[in-house]
Amino acid sequence: MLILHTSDTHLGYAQFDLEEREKDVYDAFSEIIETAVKDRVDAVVHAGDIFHIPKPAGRPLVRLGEGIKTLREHGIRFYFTLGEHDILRMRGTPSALLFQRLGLATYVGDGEPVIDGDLMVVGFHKRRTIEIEELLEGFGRADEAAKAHPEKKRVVVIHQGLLECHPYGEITANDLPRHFDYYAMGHLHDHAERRFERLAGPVCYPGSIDPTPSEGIREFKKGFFLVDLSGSEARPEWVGLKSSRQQFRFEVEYPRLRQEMERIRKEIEERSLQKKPVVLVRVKGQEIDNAKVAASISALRDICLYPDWEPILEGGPAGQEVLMDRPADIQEEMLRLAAMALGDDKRAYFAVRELLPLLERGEKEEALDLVNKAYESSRFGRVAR
Ligand SMILES: [Mn+2]
Repeated sequence: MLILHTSDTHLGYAQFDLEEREKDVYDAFSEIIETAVKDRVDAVVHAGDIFHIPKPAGRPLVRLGEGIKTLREHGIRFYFTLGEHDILRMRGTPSALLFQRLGLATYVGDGEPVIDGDLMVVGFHKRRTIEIEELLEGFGRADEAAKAHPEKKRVVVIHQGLLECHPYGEITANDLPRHFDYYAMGHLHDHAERRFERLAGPVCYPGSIDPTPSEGIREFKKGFFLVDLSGSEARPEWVGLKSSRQQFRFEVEYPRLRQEMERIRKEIEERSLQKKPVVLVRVKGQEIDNAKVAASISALRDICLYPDWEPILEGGPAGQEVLMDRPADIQEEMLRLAAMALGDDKRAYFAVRELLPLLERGEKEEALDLVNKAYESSRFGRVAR
């Protein structure tokens, strides 16, 4: 039995609001669907963040529908859970459930095991930190079901961050149900594959399929997992996507701007890429003439889809910088600045990602509850009295 595991497709996202970048995401998604058909997988498992926003436009909806249709025409089931991008701050039915209602795909995010032949799939949609207890209860029930079916290939689909893989994780490997052959994870945008002694199978994050707002401009490799479940142990293989539009970062010395730009041009041309890349040039130096740099950068437009630049200021204290343009992701920028001010990633995450959204919505009671819980559980250490 072979399954394909993908997550964080963020269909509908368009980096820099460019149509080309929106299309890149669909190209990556199509490549995944084509691979599932070509490799004759038995099922595709999507671990959440299917769409970039909870109310996707027509195009991302149609793209998902086309992918599911192609899979169905080849007898491949599509199992999915939902991430925070699919459900956050939303009332009513998440859009992706349309395909479940039409009987074209199988939603597994409610913790109810689904058995189809030799395969058992159970999943959980994204929970916030204050909802973790409910999630852990669900894990307990899923584990009982898995234990009762040792003859099946058991896959659990979870959209949460694992602390062992990411500093902002909400759960640990100790929280996970033990008796699954494969842990199809979503939420982290970098790919990861981990094994834990107490768990029956590997824990895998395929990562996002294209860079998303929080990832900025940098070199990357995106992909998905093909998981062979035929043997006694699951064998996951992470497969890189070929259709990705590349992104590069260059550092240049301002006094040598002209030569450096020639070097960058040559380096890009030598790569003979199938898609014009996205490029960030970081300019080091003093008294930088913005207009002069901007002109040099836009001269790259014939070979780059999106050339951008930022200055690296010398001399100032570490982390102090001036942004010339709006950061690609203002949320991520706030997190970074908060971490710098507080000197602590976890506190920054708590403030910006957990507390601030509640306060923005005016949910004072919930915010207070969150602070109290953090205090009572000594989440950030005990306060000396
Ligand atoms: Mn995501």
